[in-house]
This record gives sequence, structure tokens and C-alpha cells, in this order.
Amino acid sequence: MDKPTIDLSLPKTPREFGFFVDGGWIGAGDRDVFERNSPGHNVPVSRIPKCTEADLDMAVASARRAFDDRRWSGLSGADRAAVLLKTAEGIRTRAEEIAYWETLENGKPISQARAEVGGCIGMFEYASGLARAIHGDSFNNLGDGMFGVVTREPVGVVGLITPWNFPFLILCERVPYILAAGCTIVAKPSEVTSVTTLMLAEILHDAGLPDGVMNVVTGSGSTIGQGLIEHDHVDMLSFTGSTAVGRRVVEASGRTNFKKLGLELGGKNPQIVFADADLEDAADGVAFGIGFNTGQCCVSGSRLIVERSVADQFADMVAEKFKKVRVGDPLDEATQVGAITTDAQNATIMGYIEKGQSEGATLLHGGEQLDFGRGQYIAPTLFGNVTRDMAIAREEIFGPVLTVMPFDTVEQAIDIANDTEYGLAASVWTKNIDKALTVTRRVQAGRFWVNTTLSGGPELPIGGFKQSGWGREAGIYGVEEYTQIKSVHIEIGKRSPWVE
Ligand code: TXE
Repeated sequence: MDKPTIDLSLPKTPREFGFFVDGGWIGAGDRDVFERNSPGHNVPVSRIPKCTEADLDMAVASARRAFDDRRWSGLSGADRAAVLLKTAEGIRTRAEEIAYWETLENGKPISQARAEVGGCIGMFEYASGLARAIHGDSFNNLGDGMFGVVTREPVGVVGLITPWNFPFLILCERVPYILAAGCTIVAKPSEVTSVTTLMLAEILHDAGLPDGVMNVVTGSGSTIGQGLIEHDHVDMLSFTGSTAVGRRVVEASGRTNFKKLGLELGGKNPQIVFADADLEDAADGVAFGIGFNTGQCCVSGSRLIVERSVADQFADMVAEKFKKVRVGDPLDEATQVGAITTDAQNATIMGYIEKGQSEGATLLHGGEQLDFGRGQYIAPTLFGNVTRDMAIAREEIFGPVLTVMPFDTVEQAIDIANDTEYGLAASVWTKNIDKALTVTRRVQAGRFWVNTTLSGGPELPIGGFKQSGWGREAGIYGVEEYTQIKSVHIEIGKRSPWVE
């Protein structure tokens, strides 16, 4: 079937959306709405209901019913797989539309949005196989009178809170795995990028997902998000976002029903470059690692740690790459780096650039706001003369800002890399296998790349060490995360009596 093509011009008027509960759309009605301006163009593109606490309760009740009556968890893995595969087809059919809305609301380049949607199709296809692969264990070594079985059961109703940097990708790194496990969902997307989450709910419904299994409530973090993390009828909460809100999630779970948690939080990820690396490859990878998604990426390689003998030369090579990166209108097919997603994030990044200079770092490239007549853009930025104690070296900036620090020995490189509260991701560039393996073993990070960066797919899990989070998403690990384990002892034959 030919994929529908889509007009990439800006909408004339903002498109109105409802929210999705119990298999159907609910219009905004007399609720307040959130109007979203495209960050690349500063024109209104979408209007989303600000759901109320009553709406949230309705969505959780719908997910609760759908879980408790087993309309989804009671199906065979094969039947769940069929729905997930059909969803993959549905995403494929609507891929252009999803990519377009992702670009409009987030500001990422359309070519990148298309690639991400392609990756999401793979997530559903892979998770469909996992729906059939979930299994437990048995213990046949407990003597003739006893048999032991370990089963995996879905954890229940999952609250899913997602951020604005990869609205569709982060969603699809979780939803198919949660559904493969047999759970039901109440999703709360970021208030600035809700459209593609709503689209996924519709695609799942059209693919035959039973009503109530996937619900989406839209609205702010402080009302709907906070309500979801505190909700007593939610069994597990998967949160991706800032470390500050992550703390609130942990605290809310402890204060309410001790819901199980999955957290993917911030990162300050090292890129370690040895003098023996293919420096051309490494410079390209380092530029990509911080330029991709304008550095608004929890796994962005934001700290360049480079062997002193090549440090100056390598910084020049990265600056050269930055010069050539095509920053501009996200709807232009040639653009590589788009707009900064929110005004607040734009102000945060510019604030860090100022702070870096006032703390004594040297601006080697960029540092300025780019003016394309509309929207908000920041040039890829490189800082030298950075010391470990500077805010730009320690805090997650979440923008296209890279710091450079030299090292002399492998031990020193590892020490600088680990000198952070975070542990989400890391990359090492070297042609020496001993150095590559030593660094990979010793740097604390949940994801590691050797002579590459930011690669990923449905097979390998995602998640962080240290304050970057709890648990893992994607792969078989991602499905297991949304299950709980039951151990069953089965007596064989006559019981030896306790009371004679
Ligand atoms: O995140 P928030 P923000 C980091 C990044 C960025 C900073 C702030 O450093 O500069 O966080 O971004 C919902 N209860 N990351 O302010 O607020 C919110 O509605 C429950 C890293 O946007 O954490 C949204 O859906 N939920 C990151 C989601 O949490 C609440 C991705 C994330 O928003 C809530 C994004 C509350 N009280 C930002 N308050 C990553 N790891 O990829 C907000 N939310």
C-alpha cells in the first residue's frame, strides 16, 4: 500500500484534540485548553484539553476495570502479539503524519522525526515477539513430594509520564513492552507535546486493543502528573523526565501505595576520546552526540574528555564540524538541528552559556541565539578551559553545549567520567581494545558506546546507573520490568501431617 503523503506546510489554524479514555475520544468541552506554538515557527499548531482530576480518576478507573476483568492480560501472548503487530502496521501507515506532528510540537528536524517513527515501528514488532516469549521457571529438584513453579504476571495498571524531547520515541520504548506484559496504561504526555501520544492511542484502538487498555489524559505535570503519581489505583509508574520530578515520584509512591517505579532521569554523559582513535570518526560522532535533538537528549554526550596530546587539535576538529551542521527550519528536509523545544529550555541553555563564560571557561564556538526570523534556535556551542567544578561541567544543560577537558592517563579519564551524580550513558573512542574494554567496564553508565554514540534499537535495554534512574526499558528486560514474580509450591501426594 502506498503511504499517504502529507503537506509539510504549517497549519492555518491550530488543530483541536480531545483526550482518550475507555476506547474513545472525549472532547475538551468546557475544560481549559493548552495552545501549543511550534517552537520552530512560533505559530499555534494544536489545542489540547487541560484534563481535570475527575478526568484522571475516570481514566484510571477505565484502566483498572480493563486490567481486573482480564480482557487483555487473559489473552494469549499470541493474541496480544497480533494487536502489537497490527499497531506497527498502523504506525507505518500514519508515519508521515506522526513525524509531521512530532516536528511541529517538538521542533526536531523532519528527517529525524521520520527516522524515529521508523524506530518505533521496530519497537512494536520486536515487543510482539516478546509477548509470546514471556515465561517463568520450574523447580523439579525439591524432592518427590514437591514441585515448584515460578510465574510472571503483569504488574497491573501502569501510569506512564513522558517528556517533550522524544514524545513518540520514549512512548514507544515503553508502551509495546508494557502491553506485551499484559498491563493496562494511563499515559500523561508532556503538555507541550501531547499530539502523537493521542495518535498512538487511536492507532492501538484501530488495531483491536480492547477498550480501556490504553488511556491518555492531557494536562499539566503539577495537576494530572502529580495526581497520577499519587493515585492509589495505579500499580506502577514509569516516569521519564527531570531528576527533580523523579524525586517527587519516589516520595509520592512512598506516601501512597508504594507503587513500583521505573525512572529514567537526567544525564551528564562523557565522550572519552583517546589519541589513537580514528579522530575524524570521533569528531563526527562527538558533534552528532551533542547536536542530535539540539542536545535535548538524556543520553547526549555533553562532556568531551580527550587525551591531552590531541586535545587542541580535536577541539578544532569538533568546532569545524559544528560550523558545517545545518541548523534551521525543522520542516526543511535538509535541516540537521532544529529549534529549542520550550521557551523555558531556551532560557536555561542561554543561562548556562552565560554562566560558563562568567565562571572562566573559553567559548571556542557558538554560544549565540540564531535568528531565522521566527522560532528559537541556538548554535552548537563548545567550551574549552573547563574545570570539574564548573556548573557547565556538572549540571545537565539539555542543550547543544559541549565542554572539553583533557586527560593524561586511562585512570584519569575514568575518574573524570565518573565524577558526576549521573550514570546514564557514555562513549569511548579508541582503536586499542584494552583501553576500550577497561573504560567500558569501569565507567558507571547504563548504556555504553564504543567507537559510536547514540545507537539504539528494540533489543538492547535503556536505563541508568546512580541518580539517572531505576529499572530498564526495552528488550526482554523492558517486558520483565512490567511483570511481577509469583512462586508456587505444589505438594505431590499425601501431606505429612502437622497435627497427628
Ligand atoms: O521536565 P519535567 P521539564 C530534564 C532536562 C530539562 C529539565 C526540565 O534537564 O531541562 O529536565 O524539563 C511531568 N508530577 N529532562 O521541566 O518537569 C511533565 O508534565 C508528575 C530530562 O520539562 O520533569 C512531563 O510530562 N509529573 C529528560 C514530565 O513530567 C510531572 C526529559 C517531564 O517534565 C510533575 C525531559 C509532577 N509534579 C527533561 N511535574 C530525560 N531524562 O530525557 C512535571 N511532570
